[in-house]
Amino acid sequence: MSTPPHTVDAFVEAFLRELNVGQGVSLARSSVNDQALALARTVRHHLMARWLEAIATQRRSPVKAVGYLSAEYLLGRQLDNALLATDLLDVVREGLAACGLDLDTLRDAELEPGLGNGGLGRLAACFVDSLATMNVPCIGYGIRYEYGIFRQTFVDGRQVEQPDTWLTLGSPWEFPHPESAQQVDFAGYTETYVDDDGQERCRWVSGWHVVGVPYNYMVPGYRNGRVNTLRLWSARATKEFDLEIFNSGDYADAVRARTFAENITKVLYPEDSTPQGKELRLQQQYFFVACSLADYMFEVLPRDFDMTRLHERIVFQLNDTHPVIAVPEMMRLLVDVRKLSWDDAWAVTQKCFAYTCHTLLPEALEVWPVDLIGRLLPRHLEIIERINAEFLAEVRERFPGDELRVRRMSIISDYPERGVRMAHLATVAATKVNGVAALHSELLRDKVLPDFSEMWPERFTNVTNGVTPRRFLKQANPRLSDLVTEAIGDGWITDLDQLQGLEPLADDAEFRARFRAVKRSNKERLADLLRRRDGYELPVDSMLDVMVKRLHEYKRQSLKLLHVVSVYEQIVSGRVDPASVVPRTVVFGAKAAPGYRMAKETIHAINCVSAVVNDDPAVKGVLSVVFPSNYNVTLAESLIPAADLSEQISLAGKEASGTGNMKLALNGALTIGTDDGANVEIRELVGDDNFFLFGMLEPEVATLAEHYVPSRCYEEDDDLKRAIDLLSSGAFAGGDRTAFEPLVSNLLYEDRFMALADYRSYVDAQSRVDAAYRDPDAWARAAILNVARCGFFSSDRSMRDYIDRIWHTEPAPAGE
Ligand code: 26R
Repeated sequence: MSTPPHTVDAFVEAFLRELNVGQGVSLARSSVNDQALALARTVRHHLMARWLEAIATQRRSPVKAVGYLSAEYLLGRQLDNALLATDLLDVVREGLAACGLDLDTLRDAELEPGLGNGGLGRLAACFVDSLATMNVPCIGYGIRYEYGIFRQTFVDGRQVEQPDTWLTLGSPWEFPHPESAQQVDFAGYTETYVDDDGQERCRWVSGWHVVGVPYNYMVPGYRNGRVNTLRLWSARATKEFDLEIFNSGDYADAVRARTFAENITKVLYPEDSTPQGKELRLQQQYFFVACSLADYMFEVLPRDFDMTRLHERIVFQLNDTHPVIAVPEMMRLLVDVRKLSWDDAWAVTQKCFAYTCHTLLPEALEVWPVDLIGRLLPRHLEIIERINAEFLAEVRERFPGDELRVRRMSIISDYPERGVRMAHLATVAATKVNGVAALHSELLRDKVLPDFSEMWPERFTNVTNGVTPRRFLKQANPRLSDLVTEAIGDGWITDLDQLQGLEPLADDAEFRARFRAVKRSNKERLADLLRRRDGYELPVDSMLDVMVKRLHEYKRQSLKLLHVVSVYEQIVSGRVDPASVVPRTVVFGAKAAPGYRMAKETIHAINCVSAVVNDDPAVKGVLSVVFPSNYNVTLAESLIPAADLSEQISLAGKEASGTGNMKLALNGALTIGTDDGANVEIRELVGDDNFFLFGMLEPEVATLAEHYVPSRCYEEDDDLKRAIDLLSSGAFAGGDRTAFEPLVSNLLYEDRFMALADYRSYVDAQSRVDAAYRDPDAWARAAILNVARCGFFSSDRSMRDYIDRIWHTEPAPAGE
């Protein structure tokens, strides 16, 4: 198979063929959706030959690959990414124009695959992009949710969730492979038996099973001819499943049973902070992991592969604890199916996994009830118990008599109920355990898993997160990309450190002027979008102050809101002359987990404040608040390039890394931020003068936590008191004094994440922001230095670090 030529004529011919033959319509009668699907198929054709080549080489060659195991991939739209990778943008634009069609319209017809909640899922998408671009063999394994992250709408300012029906208009970027389906067993019991060789062995007699059908996605490298694979699994009922039940005569029951099986991959769980211990979630986790291991071990590798050498061919990276059930699954495959001895199997398993932790919140650490695992995966529970027994024997040997330590470290906890601590299981099984930013890795080592790091110090490492410069600079910000390329060439696209070459240009007045013109035109582009999309009038002359991320108390959207209310209050009370205020537009983008009460109350409060502020002539042209609904990757790509100020204001010690912080800085926004997550490294690199630091440091937080009384902050700070009183007054809720009662009470009497304690420091930092913004040229200089110094935050660098410190894999040419 060959790659079609890059000419306008060839494109038009292929496109019309796809439209006529693939979609079955003429150009004249085709809908926008027909055109978009035909376009996608035409473009993907350009990647096909390379893809098949990469798959064939991977099967043939004995090169070690990365198996990235992630329950989430937040991919974003595929068309632009494919156009960029194949360098087809101009040809396609021109070809479509020749057909009387507009590329932007077709682009907007694509629904993004939102198969993730936030940072963790988007990180996985950046990582597979970087590995393809770096020519590293990788298979991404995950779940093809029929419904991704919900579509957020606002009704009377409150979040209402709608199902994300991303598949209904057709899915031109995926390739189903029913012939490569895997069977996945659940429930039943285990029994021992004597094998042909006289050995006593264990087998699992399952209660029911489903099959997993893989859907392949192309992961194209940037103009390097490589295409890696992302393999997402979808659950189906099996034929046998049908026969058994249909024979029982109850047709309706049989159909219900099918639905039951197919429910496994129906919907992405929208919680990203507290696991609910839901059975279906464990089913999802085991389902995709079982499919993926069997696929790699028995399909990708030759049938007769010597499994004691498995680690020479694959390393599975565990993206948080969600796929950790892979550890006992691999043991089961090696011991029960391939009949290796326990010790041989454990030796290999321990070399095949590495674990990344993405959180510090204790409530986000997964613990599965022992009863549940025992019922759903009886054999896995036995295996976990044996791993634990041998591990605890090792602990007792190292630390004789220290039974408290043994309890702390045990994979199985006894209290409040018997549960399997997935982070402990992962740590025991992994070659390496890493956090996602320098500070986070330190806290992970010293606070979350101190006993483990004492026992195995060399197992712990850090890899600071990164973002792909292809999507988040080149594609999202074409104007800045062109300016940068004109100045330093285009090597930065695959070697982001080259942005350092911009450093001298920060002192070049003409470059600064052009940089400012780019920002301005990005704001205009955003204003157009928000006018069409949400009916907002975005003032393009004001500072664009952006806070976009999942809604969570630890991220402190409420602190940002208190700042907005303070500014508003100072103007309407007449204490501040509006003419003296630096005009600002505050943008929020955030989804709340549907069951997270306080997060939803915060969304409601932001919307209410927005409505009043935007409608008040007293602050017109000075302050506005916009909160477009349904923040997602696509919206991020328009918002980030337009931002002046990046809000990264989590309580120190709570945000593992953050990646939005990197995307914004890379696009020339200055950060106002706490000393948390990757903010620490951003500030180190861009310099204190180009970063607005505020708030307590992590050790101060830890100390204050012992005696924190939030209402005292309220009593002691007049501005804070006025802001909270105004919120409580009903002024933002048509006179309803109870509207924000839960939110206000929570802040005054609980404030787990100490928003009130950091309020003063925050508003003072915002005054420094205003002062800096008053000098647009100096601001531009600082913004350019942010761009120039953020090369470190490329996910290519993150991948380099994983390769050097954890995987020890090497790039390998995909083709001959
Ligand atoms: C409900 C449950 C088990 C669950 C908890 C947490 C499900 C999903 C999550 C998401 C977490 C792990 C997450 O997204 N963490 C984020 O990972 C990003 C990438 O490393 C970091 O940048 C970010 O700081 C962190 O919050």
